[in-house]
Amino acid sequence: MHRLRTCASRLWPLTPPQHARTASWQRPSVASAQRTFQPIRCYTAPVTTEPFLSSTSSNYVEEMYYAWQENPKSVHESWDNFFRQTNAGTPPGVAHQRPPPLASGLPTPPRDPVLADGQSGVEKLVEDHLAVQTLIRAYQVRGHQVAKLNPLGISCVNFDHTPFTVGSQQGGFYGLSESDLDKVFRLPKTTFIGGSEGALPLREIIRRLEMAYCQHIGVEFMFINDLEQCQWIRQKFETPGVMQFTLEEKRTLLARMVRSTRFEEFLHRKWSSEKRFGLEGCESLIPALKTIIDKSSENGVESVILGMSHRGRLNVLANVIRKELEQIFCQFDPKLEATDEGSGDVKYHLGMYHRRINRVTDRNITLSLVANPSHLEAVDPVVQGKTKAEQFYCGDTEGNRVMSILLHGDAAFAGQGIVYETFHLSDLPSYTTHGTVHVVVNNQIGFTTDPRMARSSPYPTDVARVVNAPIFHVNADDPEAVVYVCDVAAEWRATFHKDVVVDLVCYRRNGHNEMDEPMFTQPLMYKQIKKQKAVLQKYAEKLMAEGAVTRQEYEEEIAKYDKICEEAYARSKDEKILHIKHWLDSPWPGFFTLDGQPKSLTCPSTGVEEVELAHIGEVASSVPVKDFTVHGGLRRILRGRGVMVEERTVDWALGEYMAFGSLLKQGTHVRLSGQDVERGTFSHRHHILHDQNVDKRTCIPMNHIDPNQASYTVCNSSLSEYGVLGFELGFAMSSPNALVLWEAQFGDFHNTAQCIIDQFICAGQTKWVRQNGIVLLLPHGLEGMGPEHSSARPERFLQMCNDDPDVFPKIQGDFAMQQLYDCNWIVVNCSTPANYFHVLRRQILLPFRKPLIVFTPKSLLRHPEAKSSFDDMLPGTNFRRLIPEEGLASQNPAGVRRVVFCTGKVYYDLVRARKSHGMEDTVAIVRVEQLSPFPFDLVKMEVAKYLQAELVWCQEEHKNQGYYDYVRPRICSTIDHARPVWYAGRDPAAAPATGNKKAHLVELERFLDTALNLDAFRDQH
Ligand SMILES: Cc1ncc(C[n+]2csc(CCOP(=O)(O)OP(=O)(O)O)c2C)c(N)n1
Ligand SMILES: [Mg+2]
Repeated sequence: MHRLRTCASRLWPLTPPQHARTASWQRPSVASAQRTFQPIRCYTAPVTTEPFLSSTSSNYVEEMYYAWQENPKSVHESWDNFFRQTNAGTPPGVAHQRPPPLASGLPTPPRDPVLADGQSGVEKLVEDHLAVQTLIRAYQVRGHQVAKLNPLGISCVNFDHTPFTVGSQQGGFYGLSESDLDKVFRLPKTTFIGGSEGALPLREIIRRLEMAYCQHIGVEFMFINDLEQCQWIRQKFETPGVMQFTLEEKRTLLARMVRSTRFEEFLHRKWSSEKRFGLEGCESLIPALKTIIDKSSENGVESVILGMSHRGRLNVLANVIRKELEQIFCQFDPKLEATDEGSGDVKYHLGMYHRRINRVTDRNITLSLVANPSHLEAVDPVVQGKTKAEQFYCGDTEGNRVMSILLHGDAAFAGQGIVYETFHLSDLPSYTTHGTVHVVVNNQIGFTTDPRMARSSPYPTDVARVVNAPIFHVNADDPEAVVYVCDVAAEWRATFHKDVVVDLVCYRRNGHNEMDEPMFTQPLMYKQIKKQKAVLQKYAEKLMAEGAVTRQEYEEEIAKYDKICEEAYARSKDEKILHIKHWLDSPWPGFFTLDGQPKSLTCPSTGVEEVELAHIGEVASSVPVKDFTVHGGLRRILRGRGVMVEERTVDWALGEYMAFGSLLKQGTHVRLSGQDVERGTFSHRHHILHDQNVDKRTCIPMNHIDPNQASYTVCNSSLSEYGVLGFELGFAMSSPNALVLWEAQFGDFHNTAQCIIDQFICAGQTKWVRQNGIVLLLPHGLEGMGPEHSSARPERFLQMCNDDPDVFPKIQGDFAMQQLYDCNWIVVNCSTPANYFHVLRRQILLPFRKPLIVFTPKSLLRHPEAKSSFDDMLPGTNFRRLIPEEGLASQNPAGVRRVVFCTGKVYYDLVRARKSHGMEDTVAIVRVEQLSPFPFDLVKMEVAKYLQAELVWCQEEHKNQGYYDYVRPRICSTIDHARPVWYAGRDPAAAPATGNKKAHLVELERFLDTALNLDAFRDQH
């Protein structure tokens, strides 16, 4: 079918000429108001230019194709011809053959007095039927454009410059006339408006289509290239009487609206001058979310993970997650003390985790709201990663038990690129969460900005079309319509496991927050809003008019909830202390003591038994499945690994293998994600082998280490840093018992994920008391590649470390562990594979979790010297925060004239240069492997060893970059400023590296010379 589509898409337009302005006849009574849209942006192309097999007409062709497959005679012979020929490989342009005139060859229809009225012949009959089909299709495709979605009754959606209407007014446009209204037409299989009837009078067809597509729900779905899914949606919205509520359901809905509305009113009454980013104007969000959760629970979901921003967050916490009201209210009390860590900015940012019984389904459900920064939409991929992890840990491979719901603002949903990046993860095997329900609080404004200034697409939701997610627009002033679409959305997710969007078209009754004056910037809109009756009042009046509730019952419901709020308010006065730990979105049961402390402050040796190293090495150098042909070049690499194992050494890739393999064997899940990580950007890793003869046959040797091992996930990601790093952070958040690593293709690309790094990784624990052990692998090094592929920007990570450069800390107890516990993240630049091995294993063996930033090598991956012996990885060995000089110079410290401190790859350049200068006994080279927390204690010992020596910091990076600004004050504090710390490295520069290879080498030799020239700083004393 795909081939057919691509071929056929090159064919001619299918639709007959259509012009919107040829309206000639009256609308049916149901659609009395004239509906046109004014300033229009998209859909400017006339319908005539809609190509054959655009996504909408492709469904039509698809249908034909299926019908033809079943019975070639069931379609017109021109289609029969076409399908036969394209199936046989004929290009579609050639396969297409114009059909014969319509009347010829068709069986004569039965004479019907109404059908035949006034006009003779089959031709008119067929044309009219085709016109009716087109009309039905037009409603399905464009009904949402004329649906009454906006509670304010003003145009919020810019369509195109041509007023477009569907329906009876456009009858002439389809070649139908007033006189056809009472003719009966056979309904095509692509509509469900008939219910049990197969034919209807045109008047009724239009009435039913208007009911389905042009009331308070606008269904956008015809771009979906899947017939089954389109049919499913049509059935949900077209079937007559489908949107009916029992008395019980109406009462529940009213009660939920009461809670939502009165919660905001209560906050307003008690704290009228506090910001709360209230939900007024979109109160139906609460029943919307509850419906999605109820329905999903009914379908077997046990855990729902939510992500949202400021708007209505308190209301969601109170009425959806069911956080105790007193815990929310007490935060408005300025006297409340924060006792534990955390920024205390609880109200709009902290997360929440709550397990309770779902009253509607009587089943257990866990709801968590993920803590988020102010940065709108940044939490989206994090929620997805956490959801994926929870699905993974409970073996929920299809997303039947764990799901996510993401809430968005209209401006942010359209404006933030992370939304798009997150959507693109939705159907990737290692990233899918099997369908997310997105709910947009579309209040038609972003702070003070109108939609027409905030986006170039008609709807804020158009981004979702890229993944073929259906979009249900709904007028949020109609709570029943809202609940209905939410019910369908949850059902869609449960059925197809794909994303779906509910667009709640609403308004914002107040300013951006309650202190803001919206009339400054949106005077007319707000005049209208002031006149707008509150949705609760409207709905209550409707139910009272219907007799579904009495006024007394309604008032009692209000009084009941107000009393609940008042009582909680009274209790909230007793809350003296704010326990931020009560607001964790992802508790790690059993990992900490009951009061949230690490169970110890020691770390065992990170070494591994020789036999285990040898075994993992063997797996790493073999193909553990039969009849599997690997590429010849790879065979050589595997053989090379085998030789290293025999020699009891590892290179970088093998060191990493040993770390992952040993953790897997002990039962720790390892997940490595990022662009091209399976092979490795530098073709060094090869964690997935590809059979050279069988398409898509692969093997992951790492999963063949031990029958009882944990599983290893290694996955090439989409080309996104922000989205994927956010996702992995969310994955790591879910459990402390997994090593989750994200690798940048080159270190510099991490900056497109800066928001995740700054807002979550760097400051997450401080703000939200939530630890996270994610590992960032950032290839770094100036190797002549130019400004773009050189620097992972170590200076930025180091600048954000929380230790004090000017204070030499007290060295006591297990200083190294205490430092790790106190730091906000760990930054390392390892110079040996063994140290890399240890630092990865330490991540898991530590009794707490901290993010780990690793600057990883490029040329060192294959450097003959950058190898480690098994001896450095055996039990008893550990990560070395600092590697002292161990050569000649260390044997006679008194003779050493200079100590060069450095980190990472430049060590090998220094060793080479020192040798060629014959200075191995006069210059000591010390490697700082753990930059942060800074190994003050070890640096002090090194300095003390070489009392006669000058101290130099050498780096290959430019002076304003790299490590210098971080390291220098810390060394100075260590030696109490007794000696100068000289700099040997590149001059300050704007770009991280020169693009000129020759200049690169000149710079390298120059700073190496400075580092080793004992006279270099003489004049500067
Ligand atoms: C990434 C980012 N940029 C800017 C802001 C500042 N800001 C806070 S709310 C807001 C408007 C959001 O509008 P919308 O998404 O429609 O949500 P609403 O407030 O209308 O519910 C802006 C621009 C922010 N929080 N995050
Ligand atoms: Mg908005």
